[in-house]
Amino acid sequence: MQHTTVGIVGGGPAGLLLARLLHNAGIDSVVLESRDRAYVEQRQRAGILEQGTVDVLRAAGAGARMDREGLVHEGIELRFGRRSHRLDFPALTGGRSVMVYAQTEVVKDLVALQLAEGGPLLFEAEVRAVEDGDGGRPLIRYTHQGREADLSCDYVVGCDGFHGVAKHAFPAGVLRSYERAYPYSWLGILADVPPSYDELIYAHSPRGFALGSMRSPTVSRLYLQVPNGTDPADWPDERIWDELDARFALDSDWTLRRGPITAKSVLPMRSHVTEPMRHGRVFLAGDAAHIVPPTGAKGLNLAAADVVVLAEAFARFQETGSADLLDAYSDTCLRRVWRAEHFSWFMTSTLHTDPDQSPFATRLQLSQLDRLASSRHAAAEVAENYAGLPIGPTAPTAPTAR
Ligand code: RFL
Ligand code: PHB
Repeated sequence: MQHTTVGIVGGGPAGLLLARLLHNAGIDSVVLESRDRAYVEQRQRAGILEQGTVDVLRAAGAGARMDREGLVHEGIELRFGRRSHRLDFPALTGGRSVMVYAQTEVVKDLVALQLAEGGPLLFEAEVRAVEDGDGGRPLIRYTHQGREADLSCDYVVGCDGFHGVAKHAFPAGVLRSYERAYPYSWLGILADVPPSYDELIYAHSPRGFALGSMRSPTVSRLYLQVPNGTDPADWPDERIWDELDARFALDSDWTLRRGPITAKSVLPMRSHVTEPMRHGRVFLAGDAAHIVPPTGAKGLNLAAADVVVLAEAFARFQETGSADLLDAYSDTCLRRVWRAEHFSWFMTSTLHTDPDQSPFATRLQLSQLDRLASSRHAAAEVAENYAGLPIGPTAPTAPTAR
């Protein structure tokens, strides 16, 4: 039977980055990904990398194209009450910024590196179950291109997203889940038109939330809050542009450039945490353990932070025989996860309009936004969370000794 040190279920950003970090530390791994390569490389998702994620990709040797093509952003714009306010990240955070570089591109870069110089990365390899194998070691049962196979591992890491199977390896009663569903979704579009803005715009409006993002100097990515259950077919292109225009409107002159829409999809929003993130020799990382609504741009960055902590823990165990960082993994990650959960919930609930929102709640939102625009302390709190905290077990987010 095939054997590896770390069996990785899922070849999204978490699984691919973990494989890369382990490879760099001289630890072997196998990545099993249920989809084909083209699907994984084209799945439209995140767009914003925190400074810490950028630093990690560079240090992992996966930053060359990102540094050529990524766009450094030193702030975001908040729009509310037909006014605009900028949060200046370097000024508010002591020099931090973010980078616009799409998840699709991060994934392409990591796949290419893994195939060129890493351990095995199998596409169309669907994991059916993670079970107990011989000597207490976990066993991954999977189907690769129609054939059933087993992989015995010293450790398994479930990087298999929200609907993944790895977490089912935890015995009944071990996992606790915390969840919040939101009464709205996002309609996301890609458009072949240069963005009408230099930095992302997060807009609160009486018609609902809108977000202006980008993929490159020639491709815009925009989102509209829509009711749950919305069918994208009910949103012809002109309706989308008219609605974006209305939600981004300012008292001063401002024009949103329109162009051909090349993709449209509806995304539900949820907050979810599964604890603990480790049981015995099975670990969870990324969306397999936690989901945030996208308003804080945290999902991909949390996935990266988890696997950095885990790779350092495996490296320490290999070098010194000490399992202290492996033992601390779940607590170390959950501290950052819950901070990001709070921030993502805060951004979401401050900027969106509930279907049955009272005028009182709207006035509270506007007061909160006004506070962000007028208090350096309030603005710094958002900027620090958005630009992200340093990553790693030695970073300030690590738990203090108990
Ligand atoms: P993924 O990306 O879901 O990858 C999991 C992988 O596991 C595979 N898989 C299996 N493989 C083998 N056997 C099985 N049984 C398997 N079951 C599943 C899947 O095919 C998949 O390839 O999780 P990962 O790696 O943890 O990465 C998480 C991120 O993808 C996610 O958090 C972000 O995309 C969230 N997110 C954003 N994050 C940010 O940091 N910044 C953003 O600006 C941002 N914007 C977004 C987002 C997510 C969005 N959507 C679609 C939910 C915008 C959107 C619209
Ligand atoms: C994106 O570019 O897809 C994006 C940017 C910021 C967010 C969410 C999504 O908060």
